[in-house]
Amino acid sequence: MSGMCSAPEEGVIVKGVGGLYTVRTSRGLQECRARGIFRKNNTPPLVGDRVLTADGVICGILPRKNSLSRPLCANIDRLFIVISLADPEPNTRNIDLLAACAQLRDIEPVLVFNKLDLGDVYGVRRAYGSVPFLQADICVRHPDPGDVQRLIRLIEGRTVALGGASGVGKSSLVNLLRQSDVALTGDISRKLRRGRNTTRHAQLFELCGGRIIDTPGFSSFLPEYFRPEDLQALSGCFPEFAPYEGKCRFADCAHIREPGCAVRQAVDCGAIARGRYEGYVAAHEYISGLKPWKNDETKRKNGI
Ligand SMILES: Nc1nc2c(ncn2[C@@H]2O[C@H](COP(=O)(O)OP(=O)(O)OP(=O)(O)O)[C@@H](O)[C@H]2O)c(=O)[nH]1
Ligand SMILES: [Mg+2]
Ligand SMILES: [Zn+2]
Repeated sequence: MSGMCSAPEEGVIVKGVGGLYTVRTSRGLQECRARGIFRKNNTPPLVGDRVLTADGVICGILPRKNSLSRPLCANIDRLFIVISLADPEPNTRNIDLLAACAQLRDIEPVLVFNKLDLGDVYGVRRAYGSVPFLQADICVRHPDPGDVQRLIRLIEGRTVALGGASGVGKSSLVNLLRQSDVALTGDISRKLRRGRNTTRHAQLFELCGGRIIDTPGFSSFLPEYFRPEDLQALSGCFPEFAPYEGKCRFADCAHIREPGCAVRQAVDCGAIARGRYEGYVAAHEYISGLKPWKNDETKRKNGI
């Protein structure tokens, strides 16, 4: 992989804009271009990639642990799905799809509820109370020291990507944890109560012996963030289904419309939240509708 590199140095990509990459090596930050072969093979380097550089050129990408399409980054241990209790209004469907996508790539999702000062007006925190994911509270505006400590412990020694809608406070959270204004933040549009897509590019920051990747918010979730082969593992991404797996009438039950489905019975009696089940069905529909060629096209575009 390093065939074209003379005396290469190893580093981590902290930022990539318009073909120009910032790589952190033991000698500090370096601006690099990538070898043309990555573009030719449609495998561009991603933020979080461990790379080999020489003379201002990225000449090799070391094997990836994983990569995500949204947010677009590589080598992630945990995804903090940042959710604001209000402003913008939380979108539970996107939360469920994002959490599923992360788990499919061996990334542990953590639900991080921000803007506690606004109150749980949409009931999103309550709705996820019994969902067996790691969860954390934060109010970036008036931070509770205990909440900050807990978040820091969830990051320590890991690479954590921040995902979620525009305006939920991802960059504000980076600034709070780094205790300096390293990431640009923007206010919420008063009329639309939505974020303004302030962060335009993923950026990796060092933090507590770990790394945190700030990413641009996104509002729509595309089927292409999944892969056709994800179908088999999907129900495992809804850990509250686990007690019912294997109890359906058919051994290969997909929990969609098969008779005698134990998961759907659990939904009907309120043991599984209906919204979460609907998130599962939506993900299932997305993945079953994916055509392999279409997904290849997305991989090409995203360089995965
Ligand atoms: N009320 C309240 N506002 C907050 C809190 N945390 C962040 N904000 C505000 O939310 C707005 C958006 O914050 P950003 O950090 O720019 O949001 P973002 O998720 O990075 O948004 P994008 O970069 O567009 O994806 C800013 O005006 C912040 O001051 C909080 O705990 N409470
Ligand atoms: Mg931001
Ligand atoms: Zn079933």
